[in-house]
Amino acid sequence: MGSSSGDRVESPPLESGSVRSEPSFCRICNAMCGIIVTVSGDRVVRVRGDDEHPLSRGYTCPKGRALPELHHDPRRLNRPTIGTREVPWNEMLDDLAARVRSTVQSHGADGVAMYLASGSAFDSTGRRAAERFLRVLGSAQKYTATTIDTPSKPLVAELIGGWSGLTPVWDHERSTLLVLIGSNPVVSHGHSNAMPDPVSRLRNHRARGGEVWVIDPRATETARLADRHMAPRPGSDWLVLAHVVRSLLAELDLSASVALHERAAGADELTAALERFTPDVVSAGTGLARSDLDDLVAAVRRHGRVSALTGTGVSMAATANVAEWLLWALHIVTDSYDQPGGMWFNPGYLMQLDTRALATSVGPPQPGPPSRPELLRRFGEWPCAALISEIEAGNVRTLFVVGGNPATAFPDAPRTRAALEALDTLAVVDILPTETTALATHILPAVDSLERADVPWLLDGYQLAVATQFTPAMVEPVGDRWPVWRMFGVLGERLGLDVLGRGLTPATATDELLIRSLAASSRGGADAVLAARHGIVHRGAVFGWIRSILPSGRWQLAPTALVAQLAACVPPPSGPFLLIAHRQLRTMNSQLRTLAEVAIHVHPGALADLGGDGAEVEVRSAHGAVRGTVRGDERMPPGAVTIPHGWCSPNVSGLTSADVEVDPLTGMVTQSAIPVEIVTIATH
Ligand SMILES: Nc1nc2c(c(=O)[nH]1)N[C@H]1C(S)=C(S)[C@@H](COP(=O)(O)OP(=O)(O)OC[C@H]3O[C@@H](n4cnc5c(=O)[nH]c(N)nc54)[C@H](O)[C@@H]3O)O[C@H]1N2
Ligand SMILES: Nc1nc2c(c(=O)[nH]1)N[C@H]1C(S)=C(S)[C@@H](COP(=O)(O)OP(=O)(O)OC[C@H]3O[C@@H](n4cnc5c(=O)[nH]c(N)nc54)[C@H](O)[C@@H]3O)O[C@H]1N2
Ligand code: SF4
Ligand SMILES: [Mo]
Repeated sequence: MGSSSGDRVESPPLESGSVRSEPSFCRICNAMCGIIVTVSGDRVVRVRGDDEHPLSRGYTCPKGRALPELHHDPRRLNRPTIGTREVPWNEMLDDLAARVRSTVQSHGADGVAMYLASGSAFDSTGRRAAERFLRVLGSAQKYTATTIDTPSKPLVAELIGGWSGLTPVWDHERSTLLVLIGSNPVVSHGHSNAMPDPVSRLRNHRARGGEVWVIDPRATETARLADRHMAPRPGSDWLVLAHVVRSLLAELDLSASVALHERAAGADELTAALERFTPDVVSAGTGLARSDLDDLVAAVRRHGRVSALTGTGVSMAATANVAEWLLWALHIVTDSYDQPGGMWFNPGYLMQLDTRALATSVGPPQPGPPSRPELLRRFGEWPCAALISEIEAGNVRTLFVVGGNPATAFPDAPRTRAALEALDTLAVVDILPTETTALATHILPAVDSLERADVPWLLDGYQLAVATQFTPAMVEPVGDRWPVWRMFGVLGERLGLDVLGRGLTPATATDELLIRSLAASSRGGADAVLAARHGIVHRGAVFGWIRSILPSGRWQLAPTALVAQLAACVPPPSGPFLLIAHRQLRTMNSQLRTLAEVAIHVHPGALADLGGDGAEVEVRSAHGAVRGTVRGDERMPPGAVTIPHGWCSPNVSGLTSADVEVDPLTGMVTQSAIPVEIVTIATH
């Protein structure tokens, strides 16, 4: 990737009558593709890819191109609503302030909780204001989607590297061996590695002589582009990784391997922990042939370095922490971290982690909330699984949901629903009606991404380069929609709290002033960020900074807590079926469902026993049951079933539990590799 400086000349809007086309960036998923938005009067008429964007290079997916439909969706929330009554903002915020005050008086600040999720991840100013509101209110009841997505990544980063914010990024310019494990970037555009334009990116990688391996029980869209696809049994990735790391360690003379000991502590303990994973054990547990397993080891040897990425297929299984640990171990043993051709750590353009003193002293995690003290507090938040019992116990009386849909995203859907209904106040900030706004006492209509200015803030370290971009609002807000920063700024003011900080008040602040303050300490300063209308790449992969922050200068290869978890790991259970997670191209979790359909997917060979394609079936786990239409899907392996999440009928979260199979280290809910049975209800 050629580097370009921050002084790109901004191209003027292309005017033609009242029609104008302006650069912006899509804020639906981590890829944050550059887009050109065409507006005619107050109508957004078209969104297409921005050819000038250095990372997305003109690419968009159907979701990004559907932004005009999303913006003009007739169901959009336009007015603040209390119960079924539309009210002016003043009344909404007076009422909410009184309720917050009363909850704080009766239950303390911890009676007020907040769940921040996907719809706030790309709203840089709103996210910051909402989080600050909770903090200055003094409440510890913070929950985010991390603990129903991938807490194994920050956990392992913390235990091995000393800091939870370390995210390894694919060195896409130099890497030759890319291994994708439980991630389908052709559909998802990457998990913690943003991958805009995935198909040409993977093709280019191969055209340059690189290999792509995909490890996924499904024959995915990404697997179709790969050199090699391995389909282990769901939930057995940790065994595959154990085999590879064990084989590589066996070749090293550990006592003589000065280089490994210099970069990492714990190689002997790791070797001992992996001893029991003989090829026969691994082959039996994964269902993979020994020759396939050996081929993978040979590929790693052949390339010397490896770039391996995991996704939700790994992070949602009960064995997520152990698998992620062994993934880190694989990189460290092969000297692939912080090295060209392997993985690098993106310090971010805005965040500039390489210029700051990081909080590297970890200390013991804090206890969970009163109703679930065993669900530890890590990364400054409590696990979502504990929010349900906090509401049931009466500890949380007022809940703010900011850009989230817990009614579909949280485990044990019926129980979550009952808990949400039991709240005194459920204030939901969203752009559209959802299963969660249907339960809300207060609905706060937010501007959508086209109605607000933004910079990539929280996600800047997930990009393939040290890069940034800025967009102003493309159109004026419709109706009475407010920016989220103003909602929490004014609510704070009513309660005597300074939410916006930096000398700004709701009356003096604007999107741009707030973004300027976020960008002030970035690499090029605020002016360079605000000029980055088509996105800028400051530079490609950077190496070396990470070593200066490692505790005692070395990676910790064998953290005690993970060694103990591995010792207790057993191969995945065999049900009649294992339920696995997957995502759909045209939806984003529960968003954009009008563009897609839901079904229960099984291997076509399983249909005969289930009443045929289109039969009505019930999927039953140990925790619940959901019904829907079964479809044969060539991508599915025998013995597995998948239901996309984010739907209400069937709601796959009716099959998960907030109590059992919750990871003791992270509080993560088991959402994949779950034994289920399928029963036919009606055939057609
Ligand atoms: N189009 C679209 N893009 C999205 C989203 C969306 O809903 N739609 N959601 C966004 C969000 S919130 C996230 S977190 C990311 C997730 O990004 P990814 O993690 O890339 O998500 P998926 O595309 O579901 O890919 C997960 C893959 O894991 C496989 N899998 C399931 N079980 C196992 C297993 O036990 N082992 C292995 N090796 N594989 C397994 C599934 O078959 C699936 O192909 O995507 C984001 N991008
Ligand atoms: N069983 C099961 N459970 C799962 C998963 C699974 O695969 N299986 N996946 C998990 C994962 S990876 C995740 S990330 C979570 C997702 O959990 P959530 O983030 O809670 O779910 P979403 O459906 O993404 O909800 C996002 C909401 O934000 C709103 N929104 C969109 N744009 C904006 C905006 O600009 N401003 C505001 N304020 N709101 C906006 C949308 O309308 C939508 O209601 O679910 C998790 N839960
Ligand atoms: S991949 Fe699609 S949804 Fe994601 S940022 Fe790009 S256009 Fe938007
Ligand atoms: Mo996610």
